[in-house]
This record gives sequence, structure tokens and C-alpha cells, in this order.
Amino acid sequence: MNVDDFPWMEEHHRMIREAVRGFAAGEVAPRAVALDASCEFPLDLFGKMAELGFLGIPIPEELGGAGMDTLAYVIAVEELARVDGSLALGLAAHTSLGTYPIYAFGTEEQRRRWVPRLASGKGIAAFALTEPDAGSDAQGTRTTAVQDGDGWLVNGTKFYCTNGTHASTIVFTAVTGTAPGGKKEISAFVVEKGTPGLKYGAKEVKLGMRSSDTRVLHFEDMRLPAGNLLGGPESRGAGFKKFMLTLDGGRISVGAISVGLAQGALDRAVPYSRQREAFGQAIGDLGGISARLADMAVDVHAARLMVYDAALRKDRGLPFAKQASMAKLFASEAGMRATDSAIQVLGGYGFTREYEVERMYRDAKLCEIGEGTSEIQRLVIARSLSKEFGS
Ligand code: COS
Repeated sequence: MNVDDFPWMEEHHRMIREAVRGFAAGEVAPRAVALDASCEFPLDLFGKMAELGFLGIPIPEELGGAGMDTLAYVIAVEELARVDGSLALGLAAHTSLGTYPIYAFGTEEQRRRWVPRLASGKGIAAFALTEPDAGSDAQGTRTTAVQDGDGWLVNGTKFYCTNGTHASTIVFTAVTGTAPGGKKEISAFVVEKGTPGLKYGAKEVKLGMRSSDTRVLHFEDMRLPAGNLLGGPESRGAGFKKFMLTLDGGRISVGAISVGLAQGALDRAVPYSRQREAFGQAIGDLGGISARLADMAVDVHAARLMVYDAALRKDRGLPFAKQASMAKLFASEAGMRATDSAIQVLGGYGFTREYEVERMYRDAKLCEIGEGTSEIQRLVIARSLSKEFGS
């Protein structure tokens, strides 16, 4: 049995793991170093993932997906991250941030219109929430959508949109008025690529996740038809909650990326420690190194269990927001520890590009920031505790 196998896993979980592992080893791993160096978005790999059915894993078959569950999806994300964090991030942004809200909150007409194309991989999806002045404080949104005849006139700027220019649809939030009580009324919309007024900033140059396409979006007098209000007219003002629910699921994916990166670091550190000798023995038998490797393995196992538990809860319709935040928090910090340790075990080699663990370390840092910083996860967990304890 593999270390990442669990007795309670179902056959389709093992199947998807083997399928993604094979694809990652054959098609992705040989290019990961070069893609990081060139910052090139691998559109062809997305095409191959589409052919293999990886772009709609948790979406029902009648909507073009593979009809599997969240656990199968996070296993796929983890396996990709094990060899290339950027590609895993692209898949995660497409599935749990870009496609999921249309599937979960769209009207029947909206689901039929957009989901099959996305789940079958004919289009790539994206999500835009963060703004120049609204990151952790997501209700600080300043983008506005004003009713304009039958539709909406949208103006504003969104930051850090993953899959950016490659996305055929982007879900985003905008202020559509003032809610009772004086708060901003925030609604969610879908915009299609090519809509006049949708403009892209330059591709961001980043510390890690370098082949993932991250863009600023500008909405300049962008007109959207009434049918692009996610969930239809009765969902006006429900955009913030829809995005919070989407992020609950997205946080499980970021946890899965972290597990994959940590496992990738372990995959490289253990064989190196067996083959490299110092003081007449394999360095893996030296106390300092063996303790590091043991700690890495514990981190990977614990993080994986937390991520899978959050996914299983989601699949069973149980509350999972706290568990998703815990999994994301623990896994992302474990990912940093494990990738840091892998560099240390490999020493000078670890600090060079070709041994890959330095890339994993750079990629892992994003997981402590994206889809809610570690500080936000602690806030969500603490608020949940305070509710549970009734104060
Ligand atoms: N699921 C469903 N509803 C939620 C929710 C969730 N996970 N989190 C909050 N809500 C609801 C609340 O229940 C509340 O509803 P009512 O107005 O009916 O009471 C409403 O949303 C506002 O909630 P709250 O007052 O807690 O909102 P805050 O402004 O205090 O912000 C945090 C809450 C900090 C948790 C939120 O802003 C957040 O997650 N920030 C991080 C954003 C993020 O992850 N950005 C990265 C994007 S990656 S592109």
C-alpha cells in the first residue's frame, strides 16, 4: 500500500490518483523547471488535462464533468502539485473557484450555458474577488455594477486573477447598492472573455507559481446582460456569501496543493539522503537529517489527513468551513516547513534550480497567502470556536 493510500478510499480515488500521477510524471515533470524559468502558461497541458477529463472532476457527468467527488478532485490537485505547483494552482482556480460557483449558485440556464464548456475543458474558468483596497477585508470591494437598461454597467479593478487572460469566463463580485443596515450590497457576476470593457494588466512577475497566469483585471464601462448576474435577480446582494462559500471549498484545494508540494519535497529529500554520504555513512542515517525527514513525513501525513477530512465532509454535506480553514492553515505551514527542510537536506544542490526543491519552497509560500492568508484562517477558526462555545 502506498503511504498516501488509506483503507477507506474508494476505487475511483485510487484510479484518479494513478491517472494524474501518470500524466504528471510523463507530461509535466520533464517541463516543470523550464516552465518556472520561462513563466510560460502551459496551455497545451490544459488541453491534455481536458482530454483526460481532469478539468471537471467533481462536476456531474450530465454537465460535462467526470461525476466524481471533492476527494477525487483534491487527490488530483495534490498529485499535480507534487511535480508542478503552478499547474495544480491553475487546475484548482479553474475548478473550485471558477467553475464551482456557477455550478452551485447559477440558475439552471446559467449552469447549462457555462458549466459543460468549463467542465469538459473547452474553456478555462477564473475567479476575481481581491481588489487594490480589498484583500483580507473582502467586503471592502469597490467595483460597482449599476443597473443600465436591462443589464449592468461595471467599473472597477480586480487583482491577482489566476488563469487571467486564458479564462473564458470569470466570476467576480461588485457592489450593486446598499443593503438594509447600510452595508454594501455585494452581488456576483459572470463575465465572458472578449466582453468590451474587460481589460487585462501585464502578467505579474512572482516569487513562485511562476507559470500560472496572474493578472490585474480592469472593468471599464463593461456592459453585462441581466443574465450574467449569478443566481438570477433573486440572488442580488448574495454575492459575498456565495464567494465565502466558494472560498471554503477553495481552501481545501490550497491545502491539497500544499500537501503535494510537501510530498514532492519529501520525494526528493529521502532518496538524496540515502545516496549522499558524509562521515562514512548515508546522510539519512545522521541524526540531524533523519529527524528532519521524520518531521517532514509527519507533516505530510497530518496535512493530507486534514485535507481529505475537509473534502469528505464537503462530499457528505456536513459543515466544513472550519475544517477547510484548519486544513489550509496547517497544510500551507507544513508545506513551508517541508520544502525548507528539503533544501536543507540537499544542501548546496537544494539551493540550485535543477534540483527543484527551491521552486517548491517558492511555490509553497503562495499557499500561506492565497484564498485567505494564515491570519484570516486563524480568524475564521477562532470565530467558529467562539460560536461553538456560545459567546
Ligand atoms: N460561508 C457562508 N457565509 C459566510 C461565510 C462563509 N464561510 N463567512 C461569512 N459569511 C457570512 C456571514 O454569516 C455574514 O452573514 P450575515 O450578514 O447574514 O450575518 C456575512 O457573510 C458577513 O460575514 P462577516 O461579518 O463575518 O464578514 P467579515 O467582513 O467580518 O469578513 C472574513 C469575514 C474575514 C472571513 C472574510 O472577509 C474573508 O474570508 N476574507 C478573506 C478573503 C480571501 O480569502 N481572499 C482571498 C481571495 S483569493 S482570490
